[in-house]
Amino acid sequence: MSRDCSKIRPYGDTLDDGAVQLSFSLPLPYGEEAREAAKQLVGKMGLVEPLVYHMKDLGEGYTYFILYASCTHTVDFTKIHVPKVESSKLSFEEINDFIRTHFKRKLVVLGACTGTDAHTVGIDAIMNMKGYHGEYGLERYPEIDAYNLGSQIENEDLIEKAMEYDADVLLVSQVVTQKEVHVTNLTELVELLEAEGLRDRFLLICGGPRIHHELALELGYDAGFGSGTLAPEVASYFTQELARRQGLV
Ligand code: B12
Repeated sequence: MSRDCSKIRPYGDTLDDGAVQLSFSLPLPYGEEAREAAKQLVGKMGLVEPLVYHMKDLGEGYTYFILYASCTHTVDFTKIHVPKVESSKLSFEEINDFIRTHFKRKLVVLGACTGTDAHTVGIDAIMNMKGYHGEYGLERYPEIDAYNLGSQIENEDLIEKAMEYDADVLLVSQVVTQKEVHVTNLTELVELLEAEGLRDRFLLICGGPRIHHELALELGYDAGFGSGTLAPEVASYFTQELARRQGLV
């Protein structure tokens, strides 16, 4: 298919028609005036030809809308550069072989969901023996000693455990991002490590649905992983990066 990657816009029926679907609620009573308000609002968002596809009375002066409209803006995809974790993707077997060959000892990995964040499923997906989405978690890797501390772990406690277990890698999960609490939490950990002269002692990795590599680097982490991450991606990165830093490859 031929397409101009310097001018990319959404499509619905045909390439470049700009079709988008939006949904939102307005604090307005259901009626024609509310319909018009929704259309005007969509126009102010820079979209044209707004069409109310569905509206529903939510009661007590609120209305829910689904609209179609057309986007006239484009993005230049050829100019987009997103920092990404760069490492060769290795399989479960390859990662264990790599550790055996290069380190000649097990790697110690500590994971936790920190601060007040109680979401355990993300860090479990990376660490649990049973794994996630068809990939074993780190606890299953014979060449990795993986310790999952669970959720609501204070940064101070994570550091204490990391020293106790002589960890090589720290995995920090942050799911809740309300009021930028993830940024506060992640920053605090880096500051504590720096204050104790320990920042370079560990490979520091964060992850969560709203984490990306660029943010992780900005916050002083070595790498960041977002939605849909699987254990081998993380292990591929930290095994190769540790080996590189220790001059083993
Ligand atoms: C299950 C859930 C809960 C459960 C958690 C149970 C548990 N044991 O984990 C309970 C009911 C306790 C809960 C509570 C709350 N929740 Co909740 N919860 C969810 C829900 C539905 C699913 C999260 C989940 O399990 N995802 C599945 C995992 C596999 O995905 P993941 O976390 O993204 O992890 C993957 C990657 O991000 C990555 N990853 C994650 N961590 C790490 C770490 C590293 C190192 C690496 C490499 C990768 C990595 O790898 C994972 C696998 O691919 C989401 C909504 C949603 N659909 O996402 C809301 C959601 C996360 N919760 C939310 C909120 C607001 C709350 C509460 C504040 C609600 C309240 N007012 O009380 C509380 C917070 C409690 C607290 N102190 O943290 C919001 C967060 C909004 C925001 N932007 O901050 C969400 C998005 C719901 C929403 N739409 O509003 N929640």
